[in-house]
Amino acid sequence: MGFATDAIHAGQQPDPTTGAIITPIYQTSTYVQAEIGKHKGYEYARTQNPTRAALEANIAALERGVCGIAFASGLAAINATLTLLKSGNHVVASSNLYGGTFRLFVRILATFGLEFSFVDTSNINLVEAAIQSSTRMIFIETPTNPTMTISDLAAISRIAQAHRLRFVVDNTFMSPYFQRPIELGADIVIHSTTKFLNGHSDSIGGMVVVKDPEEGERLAFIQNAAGAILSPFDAWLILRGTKTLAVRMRQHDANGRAIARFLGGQRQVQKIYYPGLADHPQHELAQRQMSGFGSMIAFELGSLEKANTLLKHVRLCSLAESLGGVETLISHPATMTHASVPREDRIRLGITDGLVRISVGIEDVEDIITDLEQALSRL
Ligand code: P1T
Repeated sequence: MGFATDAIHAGQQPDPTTGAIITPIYQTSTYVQAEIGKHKGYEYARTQNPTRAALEANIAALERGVCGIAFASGLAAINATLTLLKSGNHVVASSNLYGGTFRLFVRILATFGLEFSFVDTSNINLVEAAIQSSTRMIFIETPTNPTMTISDLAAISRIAQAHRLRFVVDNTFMSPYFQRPIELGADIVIHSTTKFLNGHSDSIGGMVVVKDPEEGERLAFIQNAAGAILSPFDAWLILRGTKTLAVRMRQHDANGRAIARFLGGQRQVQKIYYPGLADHPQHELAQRQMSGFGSMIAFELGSLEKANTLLKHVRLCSLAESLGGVETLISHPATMTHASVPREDRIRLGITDGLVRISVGIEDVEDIITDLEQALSRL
């Protein structure tokens, strides 16, 4: 089946009791058993829930994996994945990651004996050079949040295979509509479903998709044993979201390209980070491994004052953390999503005080342009 068909149907059958076309919200904590050990495959709702199972199967199909494991947030999904490792194991990670992921690695997981090297994973040589005898995982975002750096999925997967490392990709920014890392050799794909997969800014959730059934069993064990599960209602919301993923992503992409073009013509904008622009350093790689460029754009205004002036004057665009919703969100990474990254690291990565990030929504693009135009004119 094609992607849009899978997005609507994969993992979902009409409800066996009523024929309801939509998977119900199984809002229950437990399931009645007929006798000891005799049940319908459902014992306790931390362990199994039919609404959650439908979502897990749906997103696993979209990512072309074998199994999905849903969590209470993107960070819970990342945390669970990292607990596949043991104390003393080393991880090669992208130097630019969502600030919360960096904080989880450095402030929590490192205190339990996991070791991290943060390198620019867009440079294959640096990835290879960072591998140690204790390395067990390569963890990347591509494109990265917020500077939109692209890493070569196929090349890194070859390195991971040669060294027998798990290759983990946070695919939140592209969604499986534009990029499917498992097809390019990744072992594990992670999503903050909070973003494009749900798409409506009304749920927090996370998903891990694996290509190896045994790894899926281990993660399902962690899901149950550590307990950071996704609620049935959130699973239902995200299932509703994925049904329109294809059409939303097409519009996000069209609007993203138009806004990047518009920003390129503004004298107040000093630099634009968007892989769809021909002068993006990995534009060709982006064209090769993604089928669209999406709607995440960062741009440099030169100072905190200028960024603040723009953000104070936007009306249609909402100043808010998060991304991937139908409405345009605009944010200031240095003080919001990446505040937990030390200042010198931030500056080195390009996350300056003048950097603004926009998650272009699917409103009429002329309205977004008009809003940005009037806000930029205040600078
Ligand atoms: O917020 P949560 O669902 O826990 O997801 C964390 C997360 C993981 N990975 C990436 C690439 C992310 O961007 C995020 C969350 N990001 C934001 C809240 C943000 O505004 O960038």
